[in-house]
Amino acid sequence: MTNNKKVLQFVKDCEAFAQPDKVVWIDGSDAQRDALREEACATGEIIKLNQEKLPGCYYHRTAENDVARVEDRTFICCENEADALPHSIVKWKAPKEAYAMVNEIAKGAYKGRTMYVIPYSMGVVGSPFSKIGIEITDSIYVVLNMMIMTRVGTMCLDQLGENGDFVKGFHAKCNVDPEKRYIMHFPEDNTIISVNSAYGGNVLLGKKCFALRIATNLGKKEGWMAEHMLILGVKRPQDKEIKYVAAAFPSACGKTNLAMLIPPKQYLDAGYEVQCVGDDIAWIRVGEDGRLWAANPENGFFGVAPGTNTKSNPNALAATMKGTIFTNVALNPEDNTVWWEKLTKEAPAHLIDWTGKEWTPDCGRNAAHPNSRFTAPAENCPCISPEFNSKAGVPLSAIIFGGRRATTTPLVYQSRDWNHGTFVGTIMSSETTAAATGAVGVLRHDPMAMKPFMGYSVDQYFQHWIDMGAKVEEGKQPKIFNVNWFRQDENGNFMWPGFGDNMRVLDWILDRCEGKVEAQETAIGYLPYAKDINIENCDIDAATLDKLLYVDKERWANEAKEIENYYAENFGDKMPKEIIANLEILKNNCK
Ligand code: OXD
Ligand code: MN
Repeated sequence: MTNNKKVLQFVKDCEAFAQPDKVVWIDGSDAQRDALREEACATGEIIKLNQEKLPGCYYHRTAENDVARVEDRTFICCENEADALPHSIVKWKAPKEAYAMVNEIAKGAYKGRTMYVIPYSMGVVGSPFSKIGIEITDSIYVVLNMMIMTRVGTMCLDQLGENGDFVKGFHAKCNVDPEKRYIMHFPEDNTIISVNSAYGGNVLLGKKCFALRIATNLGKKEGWMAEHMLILGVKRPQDKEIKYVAAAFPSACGKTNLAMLIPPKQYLDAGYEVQCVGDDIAWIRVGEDGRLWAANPENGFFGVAPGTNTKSNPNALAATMKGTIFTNVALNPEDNTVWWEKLTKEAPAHLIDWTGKEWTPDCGRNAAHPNSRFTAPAENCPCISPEFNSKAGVPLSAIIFGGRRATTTPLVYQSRDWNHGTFVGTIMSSETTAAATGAVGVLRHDPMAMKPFMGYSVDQYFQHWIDMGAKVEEGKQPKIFNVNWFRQDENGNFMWPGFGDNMRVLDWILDRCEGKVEAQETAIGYLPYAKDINIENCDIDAATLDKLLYVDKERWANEAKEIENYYAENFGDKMPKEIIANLEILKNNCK
């Protein structure tokens, strides 16, 4: 399929190392995909769902110990430790040691198995944003998921030509032994190695491993950014053109919901529309016009299933109705379809849960794993942007940061400028979710929602943000905002309705970008006047909105102290001076 010597050598090396019975190149054709589906059904690796209700849809269960990303077993392997650390989640290992470990664990791992060679593109093939990868795997499930999540096949090899470079990925399921599970990144070799897992975030190597961890390195070298951000377009009757926004939230904090938001009725009636460009990752560059342009490198959605329903996200649900792989949700044996918590108000009377056990509503267990997923083609999404396949990407008017914060952080505020906005990204913290192994609901620092995904040291990454801001023409930088949909009252109830009503906040954000609305200057940045957040026909009263927009200086003084400690403990004197200057401003403002 290719004359590219580097590709051929890589495949030969992997074959010699893993010793498969046979090698199959994935050409991207429907015929090959259908044959692989049949084969995986025959071995029980996947189950064919009701093809009338869910055409082209399949079901898969992972091992019970293999249901989420393993941040504490994820490594950046570069020569110089200081290029990877400080990083309190992802760890560092010397490349030599890491390769030796892989040798020990995975040599001969494909014996008796088939080795699949997946040529794929992150981004539209031929776009200046795009990069090619080759993933080697022994899992048909991985092949079928990659065929949804990325652009796969011969055209990627054609794009490489005889000499093109690519990101190398090697995945081996081995025995899915959690003690020997490692997700390793070698940025100096553009190589990813993942062993002993079959969970998407660990094994679909185009996603977190390439499009974030390796790509942050490429971006630093080449002058662009790889971010854990959704991208959406908003069409508003008052604007001449569609405005695009990128937004970073930690895993399982509503990126997919925001990316596919359906505006409240009165906005729809007025002609508002939200278009989804991406729900998880943005690659961002300075365009020829001096603005920042963003593209989504993926071709599908690897979304969290529980909580997705006709109310919370009808667009995501619609996207899962064909050509989708469901992982670790529950099976409904009645009609061979799927179910997960909150899909319907009433649970079906009888299901097979995500572990394969009988399930009834009163059994006291979840039917679907809290991190169960759908892998759905982006083209299925009813609100997919007409620019989804654009080689140029979309120009950004705003960047939004957000996390799950029960207290302190108001509904929305705007930073004073790019560097202050970068500071706002560095101080993000959020309560943990089921997307990674470990305790859920613990407040942790998650700068730019990138803590698990930065491919190099965090302080250098912050510096890269400052440098990128300086590359953008004065006055053309996107405005940077912070939002918090998750503020709670004294009784632990969410104060903001969220979902479609987030349009009301987006509307204010876009008005700020257009210079159409005043704001009040506070200790932390610009906040809306309550009158400028439209709560007509919204399930919230004026007093609650006031509380959501209240900046409690005492709490922020404490927050500033905590941030100062966090910086000191993790970054010491490596922190860029522009960030420290903004911390000093916050401290002074809270006195
Ligand atoms: C994801 C994640 O799967 O962030 O997108 O875990
Ligand atoms: Mn994510």
